[in-house]
Amino acid sequence: MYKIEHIGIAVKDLEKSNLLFASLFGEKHYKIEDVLSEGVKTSFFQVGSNKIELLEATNANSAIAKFIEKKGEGIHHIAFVVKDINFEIQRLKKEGFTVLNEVPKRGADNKLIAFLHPKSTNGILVELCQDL
Ligand code: CMX
Repeated sequence: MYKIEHIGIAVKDLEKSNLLFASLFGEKHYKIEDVLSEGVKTSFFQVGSNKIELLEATNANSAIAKFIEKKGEGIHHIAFVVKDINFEIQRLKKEGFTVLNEVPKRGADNKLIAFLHPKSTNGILVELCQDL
């Protein structure tokens, strides 16, 4: 892992939050993407060299719907860039982390992704991201 790829923020209403974060950052989102497999609609903001992803649930079973129901809106995950996601998955498993995706899956913004369970990372949902 060598840098943060993005920070994911769970929101109830993407349209409203896009306006809120555009006024916070002074710049609007550069992309909206539906990730059907994850049950989310996302938008992306570039803030200097950093990326922020807003996530709205598109169905009741989505991880974002469950998160908001339990914790409310807020930071949902931190994603880190990895060069070789399969290598990292095996390395982190050996280190004792709970890897949620033994086989990486396709995520938003042209990435291969895998998650670590927050119970194994001091309460932070960690996402590994490799460019496709
Ligand atoms: N950050 C921190 N803790 C979280 C969390 C999060 N994002 N989501 C759930 N938790 C906590 C819950 O509060 C709960 O804690 P307590 O037991 O202390 O109450 C615990 O994790 C529940 O764990 P669980 O019963 O195993 O499972 P859940 O059904 O709540 O699912 C998780 C949690 C992380 C396994 C699931 O959300 C998941 O698989 N996430 C990965 C996929 C994902 O998040 N996709 C959406 C984003 C996609 C994208 O970025 O494009």
